[in-house]
Amino acid sequence: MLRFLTAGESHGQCLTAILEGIPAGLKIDINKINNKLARRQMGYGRGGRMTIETDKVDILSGIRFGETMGDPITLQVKNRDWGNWIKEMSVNGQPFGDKVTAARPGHADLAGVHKYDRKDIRDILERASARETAAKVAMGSVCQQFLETLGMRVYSHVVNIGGIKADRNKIDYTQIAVNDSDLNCMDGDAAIKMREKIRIAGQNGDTLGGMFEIIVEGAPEGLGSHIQWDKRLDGKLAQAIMSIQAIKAVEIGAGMEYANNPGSKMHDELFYDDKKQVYRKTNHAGGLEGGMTNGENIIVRAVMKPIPTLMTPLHSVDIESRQEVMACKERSDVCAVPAASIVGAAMTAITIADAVLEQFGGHAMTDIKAAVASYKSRLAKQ
Ligand code: EPS
Repeated sequence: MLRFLTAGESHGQCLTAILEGIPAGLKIDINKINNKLARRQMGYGRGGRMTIETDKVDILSGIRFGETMGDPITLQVKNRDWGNWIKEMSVNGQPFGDKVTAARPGHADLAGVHKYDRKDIRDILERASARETAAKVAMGSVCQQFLETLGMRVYSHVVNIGGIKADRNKIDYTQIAVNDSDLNCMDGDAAIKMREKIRIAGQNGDTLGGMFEIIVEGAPEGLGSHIQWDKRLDGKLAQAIMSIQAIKAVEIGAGMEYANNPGSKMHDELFYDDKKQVYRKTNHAGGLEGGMTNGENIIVRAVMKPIPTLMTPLHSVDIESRQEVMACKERSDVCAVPAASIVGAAMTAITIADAVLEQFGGHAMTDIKAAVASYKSRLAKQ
């Protein structure tokens, strides 16, 4: 139902996203998009690039007088750094600047130059860069605003950086959506240790990964479907999150823990109460059973690998000379897990918005709101 594309290189003029399928009549607050873009830039351990950029969205189509019209929405985020790269990134000019030839282990560099038959790794790294996630976050914010109108909320927080884990008992889940900690971590004590770990990694020319958790509140029961592999919402979420740069693992609800415990410990038992009707006391399933939402909060966790650009580089091979060399050193981040957590929420919002549109159809917000209300009233009678 929703279609989207992004375009743009890390040091090109801008990043562009086209999002099609958002219904007409949705009020869009540009400040909310810009706030998300600013949060994506935050986080202790971010590199020098973030001091150059102040990401702001320009809306080039699809919105008139603050409201969607049902047209494709074009969102653009300018790269301020482009001013420093005009010759290197010129559309028509002659090749300029040093070629990048020492591939970074863990990056798209080597497979990219081989597949696309390029002699300069820059032709690959510019698009593989996580800079592109600014476009994802801008689209995600539009989808978050769509979901909020229907009573749903999507938010995320960091639960692990470099092995320092947030203590779940110290997390006030009611505050996650409004937290403004720079690491997006809800356990203040863990955040202090995380910062120290990032500082030491940076000093050693190393990088750190981690894990973040995304929560969707208020999703109605029955989004997605069990009837076909490509209709299962858990599968769609996994693909959306896995497609974010540097993500290596995704789990839903208790995820990997299902491997360690018997069914009697893991399945969320059903209870009945006149007021709540059928309810559960646990949510190991992370809000998804049989590829469908079950009315509980959707919980997705993802692991981001440590960024492959190391200031103390790893062993590699030069693609031109075929000599063993140390990998190239592009300016980069020591840790971008807080940024990835914002991107994760954005991709989740896009995926859930798509599932809502598939379920309730409609091209006008009025029709969708009416369809949601009618569906909820049918469920309440069952
Ligand atoms: C990023 C911008 C990039 C990196 C990072 C993410 O800026 P630059 O390459 O100019 O330093 O900080 O990119 C990567 C981690 C990567 O692997 O390419 C951003 O805006 O998020």
